[in-house]
Amino acid sequence: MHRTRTTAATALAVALAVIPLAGMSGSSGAAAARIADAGDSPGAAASVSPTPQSVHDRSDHVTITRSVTVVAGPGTDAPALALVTRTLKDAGARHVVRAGRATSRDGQLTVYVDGAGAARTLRELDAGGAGGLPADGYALAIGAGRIALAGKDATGTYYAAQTLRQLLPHSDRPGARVRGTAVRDWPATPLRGVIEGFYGTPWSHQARLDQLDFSAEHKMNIYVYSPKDDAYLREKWRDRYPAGRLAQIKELVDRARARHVEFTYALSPGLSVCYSSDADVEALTAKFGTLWDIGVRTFAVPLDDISYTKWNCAADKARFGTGGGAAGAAQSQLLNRVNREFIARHRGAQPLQMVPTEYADLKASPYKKALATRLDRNVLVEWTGVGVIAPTISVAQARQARDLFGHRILLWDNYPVNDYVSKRLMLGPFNGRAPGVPGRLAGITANPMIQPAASELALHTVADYVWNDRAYDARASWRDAIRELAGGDARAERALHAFADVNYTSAINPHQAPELAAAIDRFREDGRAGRLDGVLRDLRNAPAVLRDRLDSRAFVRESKPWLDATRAWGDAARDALRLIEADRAGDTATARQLRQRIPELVKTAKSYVYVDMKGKRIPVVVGDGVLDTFVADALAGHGASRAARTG
Ligand code: LOG
Repeated sequence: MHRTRTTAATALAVALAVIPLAGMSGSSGAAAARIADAGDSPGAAASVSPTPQSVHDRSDHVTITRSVTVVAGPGTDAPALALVTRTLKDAGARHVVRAGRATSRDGQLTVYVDGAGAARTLRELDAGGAGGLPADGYALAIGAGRIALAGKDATGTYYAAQTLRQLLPHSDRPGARVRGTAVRDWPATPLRGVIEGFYGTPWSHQARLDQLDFSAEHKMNIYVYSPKDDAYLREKWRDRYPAGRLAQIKELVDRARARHVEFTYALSPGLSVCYSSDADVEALTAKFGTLWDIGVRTFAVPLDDISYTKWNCAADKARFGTGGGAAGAAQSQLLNRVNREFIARHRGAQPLQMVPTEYADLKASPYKKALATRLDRNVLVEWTGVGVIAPTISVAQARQARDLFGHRILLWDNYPVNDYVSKRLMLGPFNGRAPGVPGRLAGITANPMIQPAASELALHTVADYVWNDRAYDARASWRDAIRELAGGDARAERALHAFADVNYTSAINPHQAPELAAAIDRFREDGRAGRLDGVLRDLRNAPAVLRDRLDSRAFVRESKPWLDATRAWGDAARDALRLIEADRAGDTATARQLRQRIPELVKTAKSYVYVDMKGKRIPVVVGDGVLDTFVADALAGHGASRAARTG
């Protein structure tokens, strides 16, 4: 595939492609933030995210005119057209008029979306057609008084519109000039998205709706509905939903469809299923049927976290025997029946997905062998990488998983999920997945945190990686995620950066608070207390800034105990720094005062708790190993210097 530019060069090209001349208004929205940044320091940070595969900049410009004509091909995706229209209005157009073909009015901007007009314009502007691209791919061109968008399929067209949203400036009046550009873009793997698959408080209905919007904006196309603590998905898997619950799920399904996200319904019967029972096959397919009727087209049967050495019925033991091989045979039989009696009989159903009971290793076993030989070929098998929380995933491992399981692999990536360490927020970037992994897979779904809005930072970086792994730069993507969430507010952005830094670590990001730790190291080398105090003061004040200025109220709500702890640790660390300085200056009175006060501050910092769904109170941590160590070292140093003095 032709590649014009990649990585930073691509981001730069896109940044320079947009030169807003008309009044920039509005500070909300990621696009506005990016454009504003581009104006301040060209190319520094502006980007279309995820990074497109190929971008050519052009030397011409297009002006957003008062009236803009949109010419759409037959059957063009309605959500794409709605997004194009909104984007043009946000860029300053007063009237956006749909027409069968271009009007010849002088100087008026015409936007072609799919159809012959778009194909011709893309050719003329050297963007090529969308025909040869992979699924979800698109071509977009801006130049010579026209804009053209075309998708390989409806989702591709919708993604072209999402990219246009990021390329056009925000303006409250016509006249903005946009630099010409030609983009050809496609994803690195077919399925990209989120699996709500954690233990603990399931996301709220509103959070799920928001997540679907977020996914669409980041070109992610799957959401798997699989919260472990929703009884209707596990303990009560045979039970039908009450009407109200079903209506809510339908609302999610409808929203997902409008956003080109595949809503995937995952039912986990493993706690009580009898694999050889006709009645249980019937119960499973009947429940799927009720979901089919409200529009669900993708189904999964997760069989993780169950015992496969204990049967739930005597008939299974008689039929399949014992051991992992027997479990694999039993599961394959059940899944094949669902596949043949439900999926195959429903036109438009997508391939069935399953989570095996052995999902986190690459050891050959009778269980995997049974799945490889008995499970229908077209079933997708999920796998978490090696280790439930895989620190790294290589191309060789992805290849090996496919060989061992004998099926196409959908990676269930357990990041940024925090159900096993709910004392922690995981705000660091997706890391440790090698370039080339997405190309080996049927897709990647990330299991998020119990906190949906706070998950957006990490999910932004996941979206960047799964779309364009070769251009992926974890730190750059992370900064972009922070910028987007801050919505163009520079102070909120700085505060969010400091807060995310002290909530950075996880199995895939081994170092906690990398920037704060570096600042402390620098202080140890150069002794410049003023500089470190500035860093600590900003950290201490970050929670107040976020509470004051962050658009995402959900983020502030969810992060409350971590925000409280950050402020308190900031106070303790600043006093610890003063203690070091007082000791150094021989100011014993001040040192004694600080020495007495700091333990109380530390106690406060450790007092904030996350309360889980069972009411358990879990003390939260921030900057652990960095802030607490700095304070402890200061106290120890004081003790040592006193001992030396008193001899
Ligand atoms: C669960 C998952 C949980 C995750 C992290 C899979 C396939 N299943 O160990 O529901 O959120 O670990 O705690 C899991 O990962 N099992």
